[in-house]
Amino acid sequence: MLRYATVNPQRRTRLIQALALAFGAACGKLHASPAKDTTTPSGATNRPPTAPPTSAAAEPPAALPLPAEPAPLPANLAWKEASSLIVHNPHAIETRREALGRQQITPTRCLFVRNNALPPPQRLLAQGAQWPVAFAGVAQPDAYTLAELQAMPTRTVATVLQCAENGRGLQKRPAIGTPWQTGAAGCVIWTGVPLTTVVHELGGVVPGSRFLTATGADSLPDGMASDFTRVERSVPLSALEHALLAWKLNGEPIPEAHGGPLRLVLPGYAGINYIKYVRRIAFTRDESSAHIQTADFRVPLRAGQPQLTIAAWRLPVKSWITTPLATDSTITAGTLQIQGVAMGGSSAVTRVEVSADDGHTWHQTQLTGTDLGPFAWRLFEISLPLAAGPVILACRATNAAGQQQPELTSDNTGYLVNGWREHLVKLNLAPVA
Ligand SMILES: Nc1nc2c(c(=O)[nH]1)N[C@H]1C(S)=C(S)[C@@H](COP(=O)(O)O)O[C@H]1N2
Ligand SMILES: [Mo]
Repeated sequence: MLRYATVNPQRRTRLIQALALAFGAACGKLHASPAKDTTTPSGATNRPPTAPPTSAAAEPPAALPLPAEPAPLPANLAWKEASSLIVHNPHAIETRREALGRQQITPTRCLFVRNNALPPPQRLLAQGAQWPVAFAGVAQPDAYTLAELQAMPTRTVATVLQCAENGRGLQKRPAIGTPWQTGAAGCVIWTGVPLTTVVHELGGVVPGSRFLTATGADSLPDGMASDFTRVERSVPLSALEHALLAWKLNGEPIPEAHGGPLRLVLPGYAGINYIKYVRRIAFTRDESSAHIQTADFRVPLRAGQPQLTIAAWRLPVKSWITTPLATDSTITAGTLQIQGVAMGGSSAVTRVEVSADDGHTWHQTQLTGTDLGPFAWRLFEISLPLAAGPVILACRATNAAGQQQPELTSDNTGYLVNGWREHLVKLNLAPVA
């Protein structure tokens, strides 16, 4: 595989496009080779400064047990790779921890699925290239068909798609809802038209707009297209800069399960904001009044003030170990190769450290894989000599904005969980025979 120190934008795009075509292997194959780290301009997550760090002696959280026998995939997802997935329910399916990190780009058949409502009815999906998307809050409101968008200059980007709820099941007192571990996330490649291109054609955003609001064509119970059921999210207008209206995922048309035929992609933002089967884009003065914006998917604006909340927007800096795991068969003492995935959130990940003594001392790891831009994840690895007996492995990422993974997530809302202690790997190394 290619190695780079620095990558110019055209070269990066060509590389990402080439990667999008390289998906022959199952989730477990294709290892990325080491490449030198590079950095890219920064951004910041919207989670507030966290509460004071907990003492190093804080007890590791008890993760919720996973189902012993994997539930079968629902019929519409029979094409997915069942052995790499955990089916919580037909609308919440995550990738197994060991299946992420074996390669930098997550193959679509291993990618998690999360639905808050049912996909659009067949009569809409059958519109295919005639799928319309309406634009409001622009100088000349209009609608475009997918075919018309596809005739515009395209862009290809790699981003982490991560559910705002990922890691919830690892919290000490998990919030109500799907107990996601690490696998409501993947690093994938999107192709589409930059939203700025369309907005420019429509005469620009109307003055006074503060939000980009997108609505999905989800099937809603009859006559219930109300605030309570509508899947509609608003993000700050600044998200327009990198937004994409995408029709390809990993080089193929986006499957219906992942929001085909057309999906909003918001690099650096949590998955909930990546509206699938997008039907309407509006530039608005206010945030959407949909329940999914006003009541769900929100985090405290300030630590210690749970009533004052802000929508789960930008992803925080985060990493987790993917090998070795406690589920691995007996591991013997000696030099252990530790690997994982790391993402900066809305700026590039620049550093990942690993601890083998419950966070007392940290060792810098090597970032491997390729620089696919600030919104993609990197793989990391390090070899550490470890003695027989119990060992607690942790990893901690830092991004280009200087933000570092906290020891614990500052609240228990079950959103944007990124504490290193929540992602520990506890092993008991066997003595060398
Ligand atoms: N229209 C629509 N878009 C949606 C959702 C939805 O239910 N309907 N779910 C959101 C959530 S919560 C997440 S995490 C991602 C999941 O994307 P995936 O199913 O392609 O993995 O889609 C987001 N976009
Ligand atoms: Mo989500």
